[in-house]
Order: sequence, then C-alpha cells, then structure tokens
Amino acid sequence: GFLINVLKQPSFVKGDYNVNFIDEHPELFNLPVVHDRGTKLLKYIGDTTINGYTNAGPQEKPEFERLELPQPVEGPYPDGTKQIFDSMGPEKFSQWILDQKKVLITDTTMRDAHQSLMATRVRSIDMLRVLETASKKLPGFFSYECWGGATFDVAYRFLYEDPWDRLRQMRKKAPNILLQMLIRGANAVGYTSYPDNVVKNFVQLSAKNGIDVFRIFDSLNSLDNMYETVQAVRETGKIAEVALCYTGDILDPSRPKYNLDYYVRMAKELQNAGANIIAIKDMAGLLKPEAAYQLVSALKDAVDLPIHLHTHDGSGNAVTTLCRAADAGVDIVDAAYSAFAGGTSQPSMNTFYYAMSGKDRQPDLNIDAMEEMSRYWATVRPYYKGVDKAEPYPNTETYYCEMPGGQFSNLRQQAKAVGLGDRWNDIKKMYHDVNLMFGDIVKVTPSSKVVGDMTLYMVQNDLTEKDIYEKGDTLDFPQSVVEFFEGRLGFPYQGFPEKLQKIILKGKKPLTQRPGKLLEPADFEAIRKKLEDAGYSHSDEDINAYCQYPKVFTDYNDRNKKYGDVSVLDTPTFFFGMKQNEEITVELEEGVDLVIKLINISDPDDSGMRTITFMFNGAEREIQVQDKN
Ligand code: 3PY
Ligand code: ZN
Repeated sequence: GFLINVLKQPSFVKGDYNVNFIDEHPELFNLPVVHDRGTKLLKYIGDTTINGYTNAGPQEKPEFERLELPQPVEGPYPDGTKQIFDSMGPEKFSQWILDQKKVLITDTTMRDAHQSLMATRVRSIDMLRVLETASKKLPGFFSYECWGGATFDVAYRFLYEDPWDRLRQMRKKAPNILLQMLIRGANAVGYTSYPDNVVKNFVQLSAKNGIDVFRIFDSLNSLDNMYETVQAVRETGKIAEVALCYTGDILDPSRPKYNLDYYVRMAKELQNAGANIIAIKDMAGLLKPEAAYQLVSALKDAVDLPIHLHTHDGSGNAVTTLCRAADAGVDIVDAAYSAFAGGTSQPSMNTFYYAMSGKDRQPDLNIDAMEEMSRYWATVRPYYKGVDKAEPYPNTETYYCEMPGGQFSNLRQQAKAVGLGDRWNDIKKMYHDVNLMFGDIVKVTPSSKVVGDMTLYMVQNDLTEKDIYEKGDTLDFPQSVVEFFEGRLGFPYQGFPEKLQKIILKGKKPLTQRPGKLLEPADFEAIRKKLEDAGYSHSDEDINAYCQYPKVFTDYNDRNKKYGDVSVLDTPTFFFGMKQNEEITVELEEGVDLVIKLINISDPDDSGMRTITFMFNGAEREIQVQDKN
C-alpha cells in the first residue's frame, strides 16, 4: 500500500520531489492514517446506503448520465483580473474597470445560482473538478461569486464540508480570477447581528483564505449596519463592493418610497463610505429593463465607481434587463452558466453573450468554452434533483410578491413542511400584504425571513391584517418578528410602523442603536480554549465559524470525527451510498486513491446490525451498520 501510494503521488512520479516531499505528504508514511480515513469513509457509505442521507431512509441510487467533463487545458493559467488587481490595488483597479469597454461578467454558478435553484446544496467536488479548466479557458471573467451567503452554513450543516477548505481549494484552482463572496454586513454570513469584532475577524480570515471581492449588503439598506464591514474590507486591501438592495419599482409612481432619488442618494453615501464598486443587488428580480436603464444611467452620473448589476430571472426578463443596463453603461453583470441559470437563479451568461451579438460591448469570453461548461453542469444538476424544485416556467408574479430568488423555492418547501403545501397562492399574496403592513421594507436575508415567518404564521392561523390590529395582544408572534420590531436587524428606511410595533413588542422597549454596537465583543481566546478542551478543531477559522453558528459547527465536528472528510466522495455516493457490486474510486488527496467496492450487505441481526463487506484497495473490510428502518 505505502509503496503504491508513493509511486502514484504525482510530484514523485514527475521526479520533482525534494527533501520536503516527506514533510508535505506525511500521510503516505502513515498507513494507519489512510486506513483510518478509509474506515471512516466506509462507515459513512455504509450508513448512507442502509439509512439514507441524513437518516431520511434509504433511496435507490439512480443511474446518472456520465459527466460531460470539459476538455482539460495543459500549460499555465493565462493572466486574468486577479493579476490585474494584485498589481494595482483597489482604487486603480476600479479605474481599470471603468476604462475597459466590454461588459464584464461575474459567474455566480458556484454561489447564488445553486443557492437559488437547489437550496445551496452543490458540493465542492463538483465545482473543483472543473475549476482549473474553466479558469484557463475563460480567463476573461471579472470574478467567480463562489462563497458566502448561505453557502457557509449549508456546507457545514448539510454537506458535512468545511467551507474554509472549499475556499482554499478554489483559490488554488483559480489563481487568475477574482474570488467574490456575499457578506450580509453586520450579519456576516448568518441571520442575525454579530459583534463588530466577529465580523471584522471574519473579513480578515476570508481575505486570508482567498476572497478578493466582498459584496457587502444590509437587509434593510442601512449603511450603519454595513459601515464597519466596509472599513474592515478596506483595511485588508481587498475590494469593497457595496450594494444597494433594489426593491419596489422606480417606474411606478404609486410606490414613491424607493424612487430613483433614494437609490442615487444611497449610492453617493456608499461611495463616501469607501466603496470601490457599487452593486445593484436585485435579489428578487424586480428591476425591469427600462428601470435598469434609468437606474444605471443615474448611478453612472452620480458616482465615479464601477456599477455591478446582480439580478434574478424569475420573471424571465433578466437578459433584457442586462442588455438595457449594458446600454446605460453598466460595467459588470452577474450571470450563470445556462444549465444553472434562469428562474429563481441568475440569467444565463450564454444567452446574454448572444443577446449582445453585434454590439461592441459584447463580453470578451469564449462562447464554445461557456457551452462546454454548461454541458458539464447539465450533467451535474440531476445529482441534486431532491432539492431542485424550481418552476420550469417564468413567473411574473415575482413583481407582485417581491420574494428573493432564494426564498421563493425555499419558502414553498417550508410551507409544505408545516402542512401549507396547498396554500402557496395564499402565501404569495400574504407575503405581499405583510411587506406593506411592515411599512414596505427591503426584503433580503435576513429581513426576508422575517416577512416569510410572519406570512406563514398568518396563513397557518388564518389571520388577516385586521386580526393583527384587533387581537394582536393575544397573539404569540414568531420570535424573528418580535426581534425585528425590537430593532435587532437594525432600522428600516423611514422607521417601523409605530402602531404595529407596539402591538408586536407588547411593552418591550426597542433598541435605539444599531445592534452590532450593543453586543459584547467575542473573546476569541476563551472560545479557542473551550473548543480545544472539548476536543473540537480550533483554528482561527473554526473559532469564527463557532461564533456565528455554535451548534452547526460542533455538530459538523462531531460528524467529522465519526466519518472524516466526506467531501472527497463523489456526489451520487454522498447522497445515495453504494449499490451491490458497485466500484468507486475516491481521491483522498492528490495522488492517494482508494478503490472501494461494495461486495455484500447482510441481513440485520437481532439488534438490527448489518454487516457490509467492502473491497478496499484490494483487501476485504467489514463495517457494522445499525439499520434504523
Ligand atoms: C444571501 O444573503 O444569501 C442572499 O443571497 C441574499 O440575496
Ligand atoms: Zn441573488
């Protein structure tokens, strides 16, 4: 075993190993480590085969099509935006963006696209497998939006992966393209406010592990909630892309609260606060083509910074919106490969490319490579069928209910889970009504969750708006709603509706300052000690993850102790386990392959234990699994 591992190690094979070889690959000299990691993986495969993913019951492993891998490219990476940015720093780089004439594209396939279509479930292996090839064939991207948002907690929670590790690996595979993340200002990558020192530390660690561009937003468009984050990013020397979240409709004079003036004023404030790029974050896909033209034109006039447009395609209008934004001089737009685009996701970059045919601002990207990548993602997407519930047609009702792309599919699942599956149409209408009741607020994580919680609560209990005002004192409102009206997410533009606030708070006093300011700073060293004493991993990154998600993090660690790093498994095996006589190859790390074949599953014994027999790198291994069915 040992010799085979060494002989297969690529740098050994190439002869470029040196005295550090052993230091860099100690695992090869430590057969028990490989053996132990193997045993843990067999345990995971066995458990999943018998009890199903997350114990949801066993599922027949479907036959998936062969993956359409893009043709790899030999040789070095062509330079891209990463090299340009690193040589210039943020200010000059902003100017470079303005000076070049093409529409630049941010590829959101690895973050918002799957967050909005597939409940954020896409695993690292499916991204990393093609990232080098994509980055070599398409060096003209502005950035990969590939981290942050919901990917952080979902990685730990549902994929049993370390998101920091994902980021480091992405950095290695894409050394020529800027890596971009979404950060929720004072809520970092969580759903509530965190102490300032947690957010600042999170920014520093994200930068250290590979992030170049931070898209910072606040769920109520409050600069107060974003200011500290902007400063933290600027201190790292990375790019602060600060977002104005788009809501309402600037074309509709009956919705004057969020008019063109509002956004222009906000963009100027963001520039003054230190933004390097202004993002229009149209999380619900409300920005109609002509509104995009007017808004981008006005912002280009008002500020000297690049404008980056993010939208969703629920209505089916998003490609037209990008084209009109391009006419108005937008600098960068978000899009995803076709197979991961449309609907609640971003518009298709392939479609946008062709929509720009004949125009001199057509993106400078190789369409054949984009098609090749899209073919790959089309063969990956069925792996996630269990969570892929997007509507297969455009839905212009998004303009009415103003629900963010990610929430649209999520809330529907949530509704089903609480027995409201047949009341989806009522829910959409109620969501609209609750927003107006709340004073017409910006709805994006986490404020959108508050509106969603109140919506489900009202539909479930058959409550009308009138009921809330008439018998509110007898109602037990959802926790998130109470906290929202307390000011725990900050303060909405033009304040809370006072009458409703009084009803919901039942005498409780609302905060008078932004929540982050009132929170005790986290004591990182005390947390390190606590994690260490409890036998948990406790790097700086671990500590920060714990600050944001204590239970999610320790659950992940517990599972990790039992199963090891399961991110190395292919996705069908991760979700469905293995079939009798099936053989898979697992790359434990570069050059260390395991060949696993499932030989036999015994009947359960009296205590429900089954014995699973595997061939593991040519040797027979047995694993005991408790059958929970
Ligand atoms: C997030 O906060 O994760 C979002 O994608 C909001 O649009
Ligand atoms: Zn989005």
